[in-house]
Amino acid sequence: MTNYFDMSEVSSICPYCGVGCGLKLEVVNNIIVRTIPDSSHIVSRGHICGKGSTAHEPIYSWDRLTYPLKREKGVFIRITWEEAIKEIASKLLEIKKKYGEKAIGFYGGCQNTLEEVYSFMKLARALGTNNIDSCARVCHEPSAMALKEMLGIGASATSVTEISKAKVLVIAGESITESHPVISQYLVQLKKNGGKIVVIDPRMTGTAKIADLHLQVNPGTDIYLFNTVANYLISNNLIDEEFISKRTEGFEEYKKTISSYTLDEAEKIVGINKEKIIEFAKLISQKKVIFSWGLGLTQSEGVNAVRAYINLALLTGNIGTDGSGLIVYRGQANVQGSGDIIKPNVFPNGIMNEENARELEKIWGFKPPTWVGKTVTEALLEGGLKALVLMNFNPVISMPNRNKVKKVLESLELLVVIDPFMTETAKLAHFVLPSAMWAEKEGSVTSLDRVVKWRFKAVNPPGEAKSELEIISLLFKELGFKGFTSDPKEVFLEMKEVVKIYSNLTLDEVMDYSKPSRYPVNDTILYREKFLTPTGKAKFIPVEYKKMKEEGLILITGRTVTRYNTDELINRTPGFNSFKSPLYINPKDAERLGLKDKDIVKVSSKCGSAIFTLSISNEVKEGSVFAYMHDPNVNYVVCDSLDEESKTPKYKYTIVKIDKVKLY
Ligand SMILES: Nc1nc2c(c(=O)[nH]1)N[C@H]1C(S)=C(S)[C@@H](COP(=O)(O)OP(=O)(O)OC[C@H]3O[C@@H](n4cnc5c(=O)[nH]c(N)nc54)[C@H](O)[C@@H]3O)O[C@H]1N2
Ligand SMILES: Nc1nc2c(c(=O)[nH]1)N[C@H]1C(S)=C(S)[C@@H](COP(=O)(O)OP(=O)(O)OC[C@H]3O[C@@H](n4cnc5c(=O)[nH]c(N)nc54)[C@H](O)[C@@H]3O)O[C@H]1N2
Ligand code: SF4
Ligand SMILES: [Mo]
Repeated sequence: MTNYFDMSEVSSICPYCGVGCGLKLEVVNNIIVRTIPDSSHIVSRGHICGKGSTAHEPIYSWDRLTYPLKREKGVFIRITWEEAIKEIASKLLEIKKKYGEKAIGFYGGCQNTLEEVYSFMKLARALGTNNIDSCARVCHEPSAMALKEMLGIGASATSVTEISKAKVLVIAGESITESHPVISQYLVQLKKNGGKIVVIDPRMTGTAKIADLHLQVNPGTDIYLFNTVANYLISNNLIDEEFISKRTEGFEEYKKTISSYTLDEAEKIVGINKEKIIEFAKLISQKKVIFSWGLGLTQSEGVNAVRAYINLALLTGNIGTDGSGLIVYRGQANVQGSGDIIKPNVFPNGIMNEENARELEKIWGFKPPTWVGKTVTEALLEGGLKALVLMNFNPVISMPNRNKVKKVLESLELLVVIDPFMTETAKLAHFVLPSAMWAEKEGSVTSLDRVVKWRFKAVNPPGEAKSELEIISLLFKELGFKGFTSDPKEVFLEMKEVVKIYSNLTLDEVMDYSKPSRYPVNDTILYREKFLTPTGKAKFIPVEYKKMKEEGLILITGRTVTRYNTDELINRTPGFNSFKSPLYINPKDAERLGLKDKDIVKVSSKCGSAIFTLSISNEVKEGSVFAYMHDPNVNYVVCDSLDEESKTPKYKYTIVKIDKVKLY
């Protein structure tokens, strides 16, 4: 009989979004019976959302994978771990011998712990490949790139907890109420303190509804807006000259570039009237302004949109003080950490060069290669690789142009998928390795505002499922490498030694949710005294607005609060069936196209098509339509054009055609 007096409470961090809320898991007889908020956590402060409170449910889904599988003649057969590891290792070595190490790639890992992604990266490099990347590529690599080059660190420059101290919070291309709901508590506090919220989004989102100013921009035009605002601020002497002269460089060139951006043109291009743009400019010309953003910038205009936005924070001197700064709303539980550690063109200890390779050799006992590897988007969209190991990644659903990705995966000689479930991606694998889920293992994760916290193990994994650290360590051994541990605490210590920006962390602080434990310094605010660029100064980077190449009806895709990414976990939460998104359309576009509410329509792009039910809504702007990305059909339509520099897909900008489906 279950004895509830034997209940234990285990601390953990939510497996879903980058807020990184503190959870308490109530465990009876190796079963999590309830998830409640951890009131001691320094950021979530006793709040969780619906996803957090049901986070344990998918762990008990009937279809958890419990033993390794091998695909033979189109069917999966059960094999032992010994067989799986032996066969995978020998196939990897065979492919390496036949095609060279550049034919092998390791991708995924944004809900994995820091220790897991660090080890995954180390395994790839031991095999001699730099084809390693995480799904940070598909969301905020543009943000990490712009932040690093302009300020020094590719992460939020201030913290969520600073929001309540601000006078103005600008939220560009992100909806807190959908994607990071627990941050809402800080928005409420900001409002109570008399602060103002500005939302920049083509849609009337939940967050736009509580905003004091909503700039309903045309999709893909943020750069024009930001440069116009900069021109207005400079022309009207609303800038912080002292900050600019003492703490920044590149102002003169920037000033020249933005001088041609006018309010009149902005009205036409951005689709917002002058008065609203001026109101926005005046609001941000104050002190204590936080500039925050999401995928609306990165998945439409890429790195340049983020640069144009950061320039505004530099112009107004809003970095490095209480209640000011920059916040990037990173997506998955450890995507900040995965992006910090695994990249195809950077080493975990710094830039990719001989010196850093030799330093790694001293610690690792082998020297990593120094050629630039393929990003995950290049690897999965261009093809050319022969063997892929995917961990915690469902690209058949999540990547743009699904049909193309499927073909690339089908062409592989070896596909290994490490996942707790038989996903659409796993179905294409030669080997599927069942992994433990977040509460069945331990390790640390980095939140969107640089807080690193430890997840403690609550229960054992089912059947023969293993933690990724164990799986990676078995492969390491079988491949003949030495010096690898599957003990998360030991990996944490090694990671700290290698990844310099994490070196200030201590396990004691990381394990105590009531204590701050932020990297690279344990402070909510970065850059109080100096920037972490080579010169110690922040850099203005001028960027020009470029009209999107194609024009027409724009399909935007985004999130809803109850669903999560490819929905593998929410689909397995009792009460939630599989998800189908409507296609939202503005009444004027619907009228123009002769469409009615609830019509069944075929939405086509140059990449593919899918069927949706139409929903006429004033919440989308004329000229664009919207679908939730959790619907697996969406990425049949979304095209695979990439931001040139970051290789991030333009999930928020696909030109589509809509045809009514005739029902006979
Ligand atoms: N409930 C829930 N929460 C999540 C997730 C989830 O799946 N479900 N996923 C997590 C992940 S992985 C991520 S990366 C984050 C993402 O969180 P968000 O950044 O909020 O992601 P989206 O909803 O995809 O897009 C944000 C907004 O961009 C707007 N947008 C589109 N085009 C433009 C444009 O050109 N300019 C501007 N300014 N805005 C534009 C869209 O209308 C949308 O409201 O959420 C995380 N949190
Ligand atoms: N159209 C459109 N597409 C998008 C986006 C968009 O806005 N629009 N957003 C993009 C963004 S920002 C992101 S981040 C991606 C997300 O894309 P993915 O990372 O592919 O999606 P997830 O649903 O998060 O899938 C992660 C996988 O991890 C598995 N998993 C869960 N827990 C564990 C674990 O502990 N260990 C292991 N090994 N596996 C685990 C799940 O079963 C699932 O198969 O989607 C992208 N796709
Ligand atoms: S806000 Fe994000 S981290 Fe917090 S409980 Fe909800 S999904 Fe989890
Ligand atoms: Mo993401």
